[in-house]
Amino acid sequence: MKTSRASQDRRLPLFGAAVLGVVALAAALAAGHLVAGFIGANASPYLAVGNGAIDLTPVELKDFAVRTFGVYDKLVLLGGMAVVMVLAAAAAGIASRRSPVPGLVLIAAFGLLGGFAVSQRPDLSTTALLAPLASLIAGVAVFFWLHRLATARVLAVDEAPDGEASPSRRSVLLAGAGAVVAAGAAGAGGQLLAGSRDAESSRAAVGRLVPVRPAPPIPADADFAKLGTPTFLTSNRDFYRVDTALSVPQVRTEDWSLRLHGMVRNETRYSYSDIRDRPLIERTITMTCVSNEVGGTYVSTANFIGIDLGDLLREAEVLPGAEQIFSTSVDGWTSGSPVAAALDPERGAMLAIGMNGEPLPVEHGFPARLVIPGLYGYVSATKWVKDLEITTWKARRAYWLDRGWGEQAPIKTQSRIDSPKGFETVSAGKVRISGVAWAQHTGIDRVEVRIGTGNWVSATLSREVGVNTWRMWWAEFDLPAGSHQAVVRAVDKSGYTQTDARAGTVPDGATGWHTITFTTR
Ligand SMILES: Nc1nc2c(c(=O)[nH]1)N[C@H]1C(S)=C(S)[C@@H](COP(=O)(O)O)O[C@H]1N2
Ligand SMILES: [Mo]
Repeated sequence: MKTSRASQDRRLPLFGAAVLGVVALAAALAAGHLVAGFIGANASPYLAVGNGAIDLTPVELKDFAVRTFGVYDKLVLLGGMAVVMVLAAAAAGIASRRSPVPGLVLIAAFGLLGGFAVSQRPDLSTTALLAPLASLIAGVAVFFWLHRLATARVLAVDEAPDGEASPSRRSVLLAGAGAVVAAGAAGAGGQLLAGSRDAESSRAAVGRLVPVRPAPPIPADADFAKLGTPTFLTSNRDFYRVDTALSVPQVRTEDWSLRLHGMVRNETRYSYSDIRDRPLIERTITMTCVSNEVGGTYVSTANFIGIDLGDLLREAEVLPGAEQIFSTSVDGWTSGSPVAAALDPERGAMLAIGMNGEPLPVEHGFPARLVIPGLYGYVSATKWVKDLEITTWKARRAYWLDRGWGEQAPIKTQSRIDSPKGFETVSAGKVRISGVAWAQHTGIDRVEVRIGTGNWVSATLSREVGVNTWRMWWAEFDLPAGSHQAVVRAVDKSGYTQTDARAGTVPDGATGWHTITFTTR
């Protein structure tokens, strides 16, 4: 009976074949990750494909991802990629029940995709191709080897039930398990290696940063946190984070330098100690992301420590005709800021190395970043910055410009209601509504609140810290039980009243009045 079956059916069992594909995928990814541990996390083919996907994603989708998943957008992407890859590997395994060729073709295709993604990374040299190469070799080898073992086993069962000299079921399972364990060890090893090269120890060695010109202390009445507004300063942990980096760039101070070149008389390269050993200043600045929706949370305030960016440019002697500071981060992301904004002493642009007393957190740009008050982050706040080229707008186009975003992006005057929360239920009677407003570089003059279509009421403002920082507000209303709508708008010191015209975040920031619905009982 068995002999006749064998003549038609020498196929691997369905489930076993699927598992085989997935095990080979795991081996491939792990081998790539291990080799990437020696080179740099972004060489890992998996991350490189993810990074490539981020760069290729159309702007609407990216905007949607940031809106929907917030800081988890990258986890969602990596998770989605994992699901797709596991399914494809299982399918390739199943397609290879008779011959290993379909599986080998798919693994080779994955390997080439990984290699292509790595080769496109601006922050990696050609040695980085060793990582996808390791993936390719490990994937092909493990698949081929396990497939041969398993096929031999199937043939043995079919042709010679006693199966002498052919692998037992146990040994096939053991080989598969061995491959999984080796993959796990390789993956973990890669993670450890990458970790041992990471920037955290370098950051710890920097120690506390003490500015010679500290920012004025924040007065106690600068926020209404007790009424539900944010605290005036955002802790480093709570500071919003937006960037395209799947794995946070790890730069040690000793490996870092900043090149300043282009349309300047004196091209210069600064080491970390060149910057750190200068008299450090501290400025309190509220940063905002252009992807912040009306009512959104991509706005935070910190005491940034560093040096005046204008001072650096003046030392370099900017040549006439220069318009743009084209900045590049170690991971190849680029940004274009107006030279004029950096030179304007009123604005207070910085090359920052510290945040709230500490060296910059790694995810906020350690060792150094730009911070230019009054401009959205994508045109002013390059993290892990390594290169400043002084140039024109025509000569260089920054990362987001070819993805639908504007060249000039001053932060728009905005306000947000923080309490009550949307759809919250509060006691009827005296209801305090509170929140925050910002108009960096201009300053908030007034905040007005109304219930439904009622009269605008001027809110009480917190003590002003500076025009570059947000301002908290509250207003009280006497409300009967029921459902209510609260609306807020800010008036800035230029006399401009925040428009109610709704605009999306693309191309240069959202507009509209933040409106919430809540219930009193
Ligand atoms: N290298 C690098 N710098 C970057 C970005 C990035 O993607 N890569 N994103 C910018 C954007 S869009 C914003 S809003 C700010 C956010 O800075 P934060 O993450 O420290 O809040 O960083 C800017 N600097
Ligand atoms: Mo941003």
